[in-house]
Amino acid sequence: MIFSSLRHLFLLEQVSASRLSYLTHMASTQFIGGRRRASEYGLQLKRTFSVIHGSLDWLTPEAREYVVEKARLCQPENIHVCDGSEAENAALVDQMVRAGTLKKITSDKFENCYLALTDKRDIARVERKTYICMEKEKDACPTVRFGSKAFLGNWMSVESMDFQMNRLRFPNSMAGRTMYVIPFSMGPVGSPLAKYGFELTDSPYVVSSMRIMTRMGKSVLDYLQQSGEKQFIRCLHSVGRSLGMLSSWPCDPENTLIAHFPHRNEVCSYGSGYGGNSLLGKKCFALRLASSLAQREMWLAEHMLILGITNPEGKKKYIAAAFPSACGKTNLAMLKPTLPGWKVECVGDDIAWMRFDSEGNLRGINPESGFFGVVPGTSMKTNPYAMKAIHKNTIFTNVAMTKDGDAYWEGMEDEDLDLDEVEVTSWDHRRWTRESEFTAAHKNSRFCSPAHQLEIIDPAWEDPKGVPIEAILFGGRRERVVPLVYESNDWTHGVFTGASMRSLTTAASLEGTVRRVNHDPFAMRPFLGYNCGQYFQHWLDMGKVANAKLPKIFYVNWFRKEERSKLPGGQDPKFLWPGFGENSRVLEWIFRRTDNEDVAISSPIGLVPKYGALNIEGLTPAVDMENLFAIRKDDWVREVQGIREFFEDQLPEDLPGPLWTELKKLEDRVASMP
Ligand code: O2Y
Ligand code: MN
Repeated sequence: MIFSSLRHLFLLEQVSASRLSYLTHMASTQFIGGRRRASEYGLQLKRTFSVIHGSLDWLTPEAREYVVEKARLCQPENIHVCDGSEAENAALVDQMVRAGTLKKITSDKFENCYLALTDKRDIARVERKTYICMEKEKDACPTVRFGSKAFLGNWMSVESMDFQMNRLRFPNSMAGRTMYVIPFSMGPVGSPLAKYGFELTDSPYVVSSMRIMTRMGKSVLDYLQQSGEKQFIRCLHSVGRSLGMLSSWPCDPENTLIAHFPHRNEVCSYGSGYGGNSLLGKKCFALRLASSLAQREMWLAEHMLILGITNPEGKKKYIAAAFPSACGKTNLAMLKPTLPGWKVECVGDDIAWMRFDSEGNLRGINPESGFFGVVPGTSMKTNPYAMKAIHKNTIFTNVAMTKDGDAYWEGMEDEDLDLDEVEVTSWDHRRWTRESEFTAAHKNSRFCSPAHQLEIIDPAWEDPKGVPIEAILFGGRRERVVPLVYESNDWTHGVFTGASMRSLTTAASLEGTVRRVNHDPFAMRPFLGYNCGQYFQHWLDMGKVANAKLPKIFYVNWFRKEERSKLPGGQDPKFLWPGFGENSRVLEWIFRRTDNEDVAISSPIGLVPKYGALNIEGLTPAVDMENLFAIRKDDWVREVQGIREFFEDQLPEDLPGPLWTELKKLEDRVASMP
């Protein structure tokens, strides 16, 4: 028995290793349905591929060559070139409903909404299987102190990864399936800030989701043909050869691998159909590859929301803000201010691409056109605008469903839903009640909704020039130490605050749930496309762009809690700040600072609001401002030690000199505190 299975494995390996040379000797292939045969393009292919939708003639010669090369590798049953039309999407949705991949949410509270339930092993993006592939390890990751575990990115050599992908994973990976060719634009088509890509995928769920998250289809193809634009990002995706546990959600979790080749403008993702692993325009292209492009082309690709804020006098400003994943970026981007007369509008909730224009203004776009937000906790209280937007034309993934065809998730606070009456089936197909020890919706369940449906989408969100950014916010989840808001002393100090960002994370471990304050520079730790030290240097260099009007940089923390030591025994500390709509009070102070109003005072860590300058009028219950803004010497001695340890451990050779200097300056200021 053992002998025969080993022999079987051996044979498989032989086949994989010889596949490429085998393929190159195959006879030429015809494309049926496209107007020309592939052999007319001079390409040698294994066999006949039918083009069942669209045409290869729609593609530029470079894009066509890419499609044919990958079709030869993945051996799909046929090829579908996406046009992005309503009719095309309706047919795909229909097909997915028939295959059980999507279920229609039939309740009349939802219009044209669907639910996808994934394989249990395919529920989030997988950092440990995500690599940056460059010639030298040093190009991708900083050198760490001897004996330390590298924390800032995974590297694999280009050759090893090519072998993994082209020999072991992708050959034949699309057999029996359609290869969809998705032409897409990150950013408004034709914008000087936009970039283009082709995602080749065997997942119709990815096609429908990319249609929401990006500008996709014929408009992009026409633009590429007409403009002569040659650059495009190559994105290859397959859910993999293994069927997984559900035939409605094929995947290959054991072999999942996601690779980025910044110098080839290429992403390859195998084995997962989920979110960030499969919608390759998002984290893979718009952050990892784009951050590397941005370094080479002198712009910024950041894990940031962009919001527009208008004061009661009608003056408007735009703010970009970086927070680690799961720190409420979507809620801030769609904030409903409690301050009378103030208005917030949303440009984007996750990614910002920014470049200084000829007048020196930092112009930003949201490269996406949809929201892929976390569902649990989304309610009329936490995010009323999102709540409305996600009730139509939305693909939900891994929420629960009631017997009446309603979607359900923890924290939705739906008074119309009587949970004692209605039968709920959890995302993983179990009968769920309020007493269940598991959650109804997966904690990383998502909505995928078109941005234009948001009531407060900014009127300029598709402006090809982008919007002028006047302030940049960094922040994280910190229960102690960090005050509600402070402003950096200058650009270099601001870059230092971004580099030293830390946030509380909660993760399951063998011992139970561990809560740890983790370093997450610029909220980019999982999304860096090149060496983090060089990334910091790039931010410093951006501060030297000729005639740049540098935005002010702030640090915010909505999550500070009461000091446990000051509470009666056993009492759980509460948040000191109400958050959500009340965060508009902090934005008001930031707004005034961008007008250089004299409402700030120096502190050892940066500029903080002068006494009385933060508008807390009408806040009930009253806020404990003293503890909310306390900057305690012992806390900050430890904080600065933590930053030094991080820099010395993870970036001993790569941290730019000016950031060592900023660290020393902060250490000195803290040391001289009374
Ligand atoms: O788990 C996933 O695949 C989604 S991750 C994600 C999605 C939308 C916005 N941000 C994130 C993130 O991890 O930062
Ligand atoms: Mn994100």
